[in-house]
Amino acid sequence: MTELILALDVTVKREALAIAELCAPHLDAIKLGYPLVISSGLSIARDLEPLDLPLIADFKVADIPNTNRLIAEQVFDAGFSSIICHGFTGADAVQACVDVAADFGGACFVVAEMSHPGATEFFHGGTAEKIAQLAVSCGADGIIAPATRPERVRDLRKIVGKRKILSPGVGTQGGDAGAIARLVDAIIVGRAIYEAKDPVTAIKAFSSVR
Ligand code: O7M
Repeated sequence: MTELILALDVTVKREALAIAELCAPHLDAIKLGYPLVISSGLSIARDLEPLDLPLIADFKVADIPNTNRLIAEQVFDAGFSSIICHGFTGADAVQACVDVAADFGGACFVVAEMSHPGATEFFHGGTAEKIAQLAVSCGADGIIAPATRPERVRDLRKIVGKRKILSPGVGTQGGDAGAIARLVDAIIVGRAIYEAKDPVTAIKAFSSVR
């Protein structure tokens, strides 16, 4: 079954923890990024530890290899199990994240193509394919590819083979969960769950199609 990852972009710590606790039994992982970590600190990972779910650090790391390494070490030290980096920075920068992830027994995912409309400006024309290839050659665990463009996910699947594809853009951004779930290893859902009147009912609706 396709996994379900909650994008916990909730900037009030107490609310984020409450939603995470409510949703945890129905999730496969939680993705945290700048919105929550900037408001609450990296220690939010320790606060979420009792839920016993993999925590994915979505910092879309995009710096020189040494800085990427320093960021990744902080992330895994803080208790995250995966890190997400950008791929346009090149193989050495991605490799730094992949290597630190491996040192910690964690995983590294590379953004191949983004889900918003503007993503086509730079990711199309062969770039996403190159990044997906780079993710494979660096030994990354998988890529991020857009639920809003299933046809692109199909193309990128041909490149990454059995490596994981995690796909955001379901629900609020217009991606169809049922259509994308057949193509990817995990869907990433944020607002359609954490802004729902009843997040668990919302999750169950997603679960029924994956
Ligand atoms: O379901 P949403 O739209 O509320 O949230 C989607 C989450 O996925 C949110 O955390 C975004 O930052 C993230 N995301 C995208 O929406 N599009 C992308 O192309 C990439 C990501 C992402 O998770 O990258 C790792």
